[in-house]
Amino acid sequence: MAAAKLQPVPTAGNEAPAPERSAEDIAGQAYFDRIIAEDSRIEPKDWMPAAYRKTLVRQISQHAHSEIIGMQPEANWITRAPSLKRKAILMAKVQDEAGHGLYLYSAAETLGTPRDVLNQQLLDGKAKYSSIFNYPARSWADMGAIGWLVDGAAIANQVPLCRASYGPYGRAMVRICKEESFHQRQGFEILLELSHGTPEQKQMAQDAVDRFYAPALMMFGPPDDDSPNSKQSMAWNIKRFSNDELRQRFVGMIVEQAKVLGLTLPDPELRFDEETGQWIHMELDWQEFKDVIAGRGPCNAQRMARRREAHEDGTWVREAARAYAEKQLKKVGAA
Ligand code: FAQ
Repeated sequence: MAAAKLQPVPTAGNEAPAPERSAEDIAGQAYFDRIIAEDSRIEPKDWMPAAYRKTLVRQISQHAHSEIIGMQPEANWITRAPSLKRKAILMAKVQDEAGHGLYLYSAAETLGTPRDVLNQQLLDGKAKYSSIFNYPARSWADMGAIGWLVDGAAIANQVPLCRASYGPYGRAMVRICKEESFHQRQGFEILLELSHGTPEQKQMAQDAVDRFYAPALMMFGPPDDDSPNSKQSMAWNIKRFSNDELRQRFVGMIVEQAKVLGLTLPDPELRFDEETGQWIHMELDWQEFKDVIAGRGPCNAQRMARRREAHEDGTWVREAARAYAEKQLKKVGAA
């Protein structure tokens, strides 16, 4: 049944009248507002504002793309890992990242955008993925620094997302965070072993931390006063903390862990300010961040070329899956 149309809301002066809203939309908005105010969950078939849907598709697909592109720096090291055990662990981690990408694409699909559309946006260079994966992984110690700092930052950012107001996203994040915790520990353990090894190994670990520290802090996104999406995403209970709040938490976490590792964080300004209860850290190079997300980072071209190549290589798999699905459909039709 078509929803009854309500009269447009009258406006003062020369303003254009507000667009008509159907009774269904008005009731839907009231339901949505109540669910958000109660801190409950919105599910795929619930009414939701178009802008909420769009924000979720943007954030979830960017996150999914990050997981998929994020496989590359570590996959490069599988054959060069120093032992069979290290290879097996790294291989499992890279496979986990693929799984995270798939849960997240599935969560995004529940919002009505098919996976192949999202994937095409990535291939066309129209969709963002995390800045961090545009930095090179130069040594085995980088596997430690990525696990400790990059997965560590991912956990700090993503644990609050387990409470995101959109049900499928929050539920996907629960499993992802469990796996990220394992990833972070394996990175920490690689660095711990190197930092207690030969002086050269310790230097290799320090060098990796020196290169990944600032890019890991940038993973949380621009400073709050330059973050156009945060305010609305927090009002909708998608994001629970601002970019700077999460960056603060992360710094507090790694300061103590660096002491256990016997490594130094490359930040001469790093200190805890008792008065404000805030960590003071060095000014991050936000121009570099902007360049990286605009496609001008050290590895953007290489990462995208590899992704497109992998997509091409997978053509026969997609064709075979399609042919199989068609065959199954015919069988069902014939039965
Ligand atoms: N990189 O207004 P805001 C992982 C963009 S962890 C690139 O603050 P928002 C695990 C942002 O999209 C990494 N772009 O935006 C792993 C927006 O652009 P748009 C992935 C960034 O959304 C470990 C613009 O800047 N994690 O993969 C970045 O409120 C090891 C303005 O920014 C997630 O995606 C950035 N770092 O907050 C895998 C977590 N920061 O779209 C393999 C979920 C910002 O308006 C190996 N996402 N931008 O054109 C989030 O929590 C949020 O989306 C933020 C950004 C915090 C990333």
